[in-house]
Amino acid sequence: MRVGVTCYPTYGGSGVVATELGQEFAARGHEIHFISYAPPIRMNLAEPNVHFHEVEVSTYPLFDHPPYALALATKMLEVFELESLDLLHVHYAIPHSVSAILARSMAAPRRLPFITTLHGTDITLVGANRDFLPITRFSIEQSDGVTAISSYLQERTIREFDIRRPIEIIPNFVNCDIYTRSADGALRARIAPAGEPILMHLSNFRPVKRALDAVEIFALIRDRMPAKLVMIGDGPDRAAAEYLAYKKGLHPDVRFLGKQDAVYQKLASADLFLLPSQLESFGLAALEAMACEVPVIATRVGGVPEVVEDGVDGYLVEPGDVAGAARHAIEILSRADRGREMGQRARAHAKKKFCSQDIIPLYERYYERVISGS
Ligand code: GMT
Repeated sequence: MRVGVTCYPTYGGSGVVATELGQEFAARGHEIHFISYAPPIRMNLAEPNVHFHEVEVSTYPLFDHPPYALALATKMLEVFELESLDLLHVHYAIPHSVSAILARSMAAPRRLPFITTLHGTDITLVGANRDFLPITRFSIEQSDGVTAISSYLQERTIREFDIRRPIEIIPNFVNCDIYTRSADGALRARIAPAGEPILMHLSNFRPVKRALDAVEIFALIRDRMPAKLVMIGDGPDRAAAEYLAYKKGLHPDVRFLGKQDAVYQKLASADLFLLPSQLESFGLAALEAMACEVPVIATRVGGVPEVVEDGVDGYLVEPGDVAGAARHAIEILSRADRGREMGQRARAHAKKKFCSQDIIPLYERYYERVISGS
């Protein structure tokens, strides 16, 4: 198949899923054409079937806001014509699926079907905003195929947007051969030279992630035992989280690494992963940690209970319950064998339900269905 893929190329779960999916398809012999304003993070252009087409938006004094959605639609059409695309797959509804509708109309009478994958905030925050609700709803209804990354997101989309068409659930996935427990010993020695347990948080530090709660949880743990906290990623709340760690006198034990490639190497050094989000439609970072045999303490929100089984792979608490999260963390960390056991169960769970080798064929079959129009 020859597939055009559009996503936000920045640091966020939807771009990661789009990129990994494209690359998994390319490895299976399909031709993948990423169409976006910058190469997506984690994209490997060395892969022969992976191509990148940059969307450039011309500026003009009249434009206070450069019309990206229109430039994207034009580029989609151009790539369709030059590369004979069979399908477009857009990740995140706004504005990508609106651009795809335009590209499809411009391509007619030739057929350019497109699939929209809903990731979360495109429905729960951006799409639910009255400014965008009607156009988000329209773009979902008009897509040739729609997938959601959890049943939570599927149900919420149907309910809140009054959607009358089917939405397929295809969960997020992880490459279980790459995300393993092959921990980088050098990293562990550098971060925890006295063998202290390592906690990790990985996100884009947007307010919805409650990254400051990770620091609050860690403070309660540090009151009871030696430990280290590694914060990976960057975004609006990073400075506040760093300041909180400093104010609490924790800075010698907390490392902010910023945006990182090859996060599997870092995750594999962790003893516990913290995801204290206000909302997650899936919680990809938790799945990545689980595949690396890291137990997870997360919040019981959105699609997270579909990924993290409470009491098995880790524990779920209510958003803001930093005391509850710290209590569970101390319980796990104060007995190394308990943490290791939970971590192994977490990987077994990830392998059973979310390995790319099992999820990619679901997308492959869905692509075939949409292309054939059945
Ligand atoms: O969470 C974010 O801010 C990023 C966002 C995105 O679209 O990039 O993440 C969403 O998609 C991820 C990949 O499918 C999911 O794992 C996240 O749970 C989801 N975030 C939210 O629902 C808040």
